[in-house]
Amino acid sequence: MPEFVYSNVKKEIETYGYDSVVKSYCRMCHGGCGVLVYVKNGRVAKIAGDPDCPINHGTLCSKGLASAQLAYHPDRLTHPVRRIGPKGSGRWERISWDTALNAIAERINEYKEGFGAESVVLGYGTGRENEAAIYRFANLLGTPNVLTAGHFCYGPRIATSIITCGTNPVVDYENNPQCIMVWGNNIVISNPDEYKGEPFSVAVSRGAKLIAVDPRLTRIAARAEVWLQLRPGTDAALALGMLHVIIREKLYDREFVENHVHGWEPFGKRVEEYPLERVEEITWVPKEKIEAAARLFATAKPAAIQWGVAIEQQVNCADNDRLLMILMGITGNLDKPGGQVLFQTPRIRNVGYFGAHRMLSDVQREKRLGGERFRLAGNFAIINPKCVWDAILEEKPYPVKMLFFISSNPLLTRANAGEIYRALEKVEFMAVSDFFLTPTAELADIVLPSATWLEMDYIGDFWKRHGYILPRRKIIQVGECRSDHEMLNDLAHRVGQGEHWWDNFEQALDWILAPIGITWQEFKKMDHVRGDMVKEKFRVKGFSTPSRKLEIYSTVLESLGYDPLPKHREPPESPVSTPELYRSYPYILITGRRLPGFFHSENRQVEWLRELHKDPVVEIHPDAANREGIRDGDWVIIESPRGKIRQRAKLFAGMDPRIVSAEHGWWFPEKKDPGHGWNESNINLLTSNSYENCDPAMGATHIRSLLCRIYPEGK
Ligand SMILES: Nc1nc2c(c(=O)[nH]1)N[C@H]1C(S)=C(S)[C@@H](COP(=O)(O)OP(=O)(O)OC[C@H]3O[C@@H](n4cnc5c(=O)[nH]c(N)nc54)[C@H](O)[C@@H]3O)O[C@H]1N2
Ligand SMILES: Nc1nc2c(c(=O)[nH]1)N[C@H]1C(S)=C(S)[C@@H](COP(=O)(O)OP(=O)(O)OC[C@H]3O[C@@H](n4cnc5c(=O)[nH]c(N)nc54)[C@H](O)[C@@H]3O)O[C@H]1N2
Ligand code: SF4
Ligand SMILES: [Mo]
Repeated sequence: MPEFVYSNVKKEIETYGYDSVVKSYCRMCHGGCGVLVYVKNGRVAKIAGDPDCPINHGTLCSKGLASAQLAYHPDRLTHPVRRIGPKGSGRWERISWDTALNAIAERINEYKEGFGAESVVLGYGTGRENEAAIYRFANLLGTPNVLTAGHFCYGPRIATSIITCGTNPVVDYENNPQCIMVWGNNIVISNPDEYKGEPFSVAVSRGAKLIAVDPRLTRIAARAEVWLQLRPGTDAALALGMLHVIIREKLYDREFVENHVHGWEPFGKRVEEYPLERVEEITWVPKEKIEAAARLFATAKPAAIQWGVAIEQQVNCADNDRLLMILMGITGNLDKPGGQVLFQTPRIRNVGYFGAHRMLSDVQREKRLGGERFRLAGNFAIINPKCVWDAILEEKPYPVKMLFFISSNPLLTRANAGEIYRALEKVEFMAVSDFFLTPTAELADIVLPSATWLEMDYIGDFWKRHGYILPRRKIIQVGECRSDHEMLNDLAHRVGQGEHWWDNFEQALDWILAPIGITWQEFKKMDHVRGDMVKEKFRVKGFSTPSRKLEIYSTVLESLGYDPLPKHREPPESPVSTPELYRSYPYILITGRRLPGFFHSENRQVEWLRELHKDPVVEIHPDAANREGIRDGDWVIIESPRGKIRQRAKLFAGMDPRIVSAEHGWWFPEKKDPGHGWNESNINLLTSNSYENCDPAMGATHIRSLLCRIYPEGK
């Protein structure tokens, strides 16, 4: 029985006969919500929100509540398996952990010797708090190639904040922002990255004024003072238009600009290239609305920007992020309580130490795939996925022989799924660690059963940007499942990295915590540890950039050979850039809006969550549906120049009739053939991953606006 029992619920334990109630932290998404896990007869019987947790105050989302259904799912992989038929045959045999890890280690050593460590690519998807261990393993191995979603999600926010103002500024909901501008983010559904919808909703209820920048009428847009309903992919032009108003009307913080901004004059000239008439034409947003939003944001104090991933999955990714930081900065809201703040993480050892990028030699770093093409990404150890598929398919600039995906389902979640399928089919050896045999795992040689958050001890650090670290406590054991941390610790010993790892993973937890003077056993008994918010640090130390100022003119981008000033780039496929194509593909397609119960391609097999949302859904405006002969609920075909798939139409008047919006991540675990219908409704069969379709600095793939046609199935 776990040692840590939450004493406030002792009575409930006695009344209902629970073994214990354990406090922990959910991680069905990026994580962070405090939970009370009720255990009966050694099994999780119920999960509830922890009212004392300062992150979620007792609230939970549907995914958190359904965690036990995932953990105990009958399809769950509970022991390692090895494929015994051809790829995709679905024929597997059970093997022991020793056999599995020895086989993986043998291949790693063989490829490292024969083709160089760079021929082994490790991969993960979005953050699961296993990143540090994966990077540590890769760096010690000598491969610069860790494939993540970082090129088009969150990585750009970190990279561009570091080069612009030194670190990532987060919204300070605790100190009453007076205005919140929600930009390409649906926080009340997605609880993304280091945010939760609850503190946002509380701030709005307390009177914060809202500006929503979204092509679709979300709940947030519906509550907003001003809704800027822009054409997808034109965020940079819109931000430049707002900056135009703020500079013209002198609504900026003069003292801040004079003392803490680098590049004001050239930036002003760039902004002059975006008069509101031009911006209106590019963005479809009436100029009066742009003015209203700019004035509201610049005059409400303090004000904050809640930004999302939609602006990163664009060719304008890095500039979009930088423009929002410029908006925060010149209005005097950067490093301000109630605006955008910079917390100090408790001084535990982090990726820098634990992942030890220093352990990768310069020679190997130079070999990072795509490092020369996408130089900002390369500097932050981020690679563009196409570079990996090319290295497998064309063996250029060198062959990639092995893939090891630890928590990712790239066949569903990266652009141009057709090409990914060919690459996964061709790669000589592939290992996967996952909860299920996903369509990606079905193409692997060995699949390892990973532990869910209920099955591991770990220091949750996804809330570190709000200053928190959180003890996640192991509550149950399912089959032979092991956490990725333990698995990598074990594998590391088998590939000659033993001296840099630990005898068991608890020693690693102690090592991470050592600088703050506590052990895991002590931390395990605590609620959390929080670092301080340092207010207006820049006044003393300046910003941590080369000029010590907020770099609205980026010296780093300039030194990497890019335009140091932000600008609008037209989406690669659009009514403006490809008018010919637009004639035959007459709709702008948005992909990937978040759904409450699913997490990308996850949870389609979890009963409560699938009940909430049975089929893949594409939103279409009633006028457009009428024109195409589509009725609400019809199965329809969505087609781009790269392929076609089917989803169910939902008529939705909350967007421009020229736009349709489709869901991503769809496969059908209930289909028992090994493909599990991965190519039926997978929107990434339609997205493009060509290099021209990517942000030139960050390598972000432009998947948020492409062209498509849509028509009833069977027509
Ligand atoms: N078209 C389109 N595509 C998109 C997006 C979009 O908006 N539109 N969004 C993109 C974004 S922002 C992101 S971040 C990516 C996400 O890309 P991925 O991270 O690849 O997406 P998931 O479907 O969550 O895949 C994670 C897999 O890991 C497993 N898993 C979950 N937790 C763990 C764990 O702790 N350990 C192990 N070993 N396995 C685990 C799950 O079962 C699942 O199969 O998708 C991107 N794809
Ligand atoms: N339940 C659930 N939660 C999740 C995830 C999940 O899959 N499911 N994924 C997680 C991950 S990895 C991420 S990155 C986050 C993302 O979380 P969010 O940033 O909230 O992402 P989305 O809901 O995809 O997009 C937000 C909004 O962007 C709008 N949008 C689309 N195109 C554009 C555009 O060109 N410009 C602007 N300004 N807006 C646009 C969409 O209409 C949508 O309302 O969510 C995380 N949380
Ligand atoms: S928002 Fe994330 S951490 Fe919170 S309950 Fe939902 S899945 Fe768990
Ligand atoms: Mo993401």
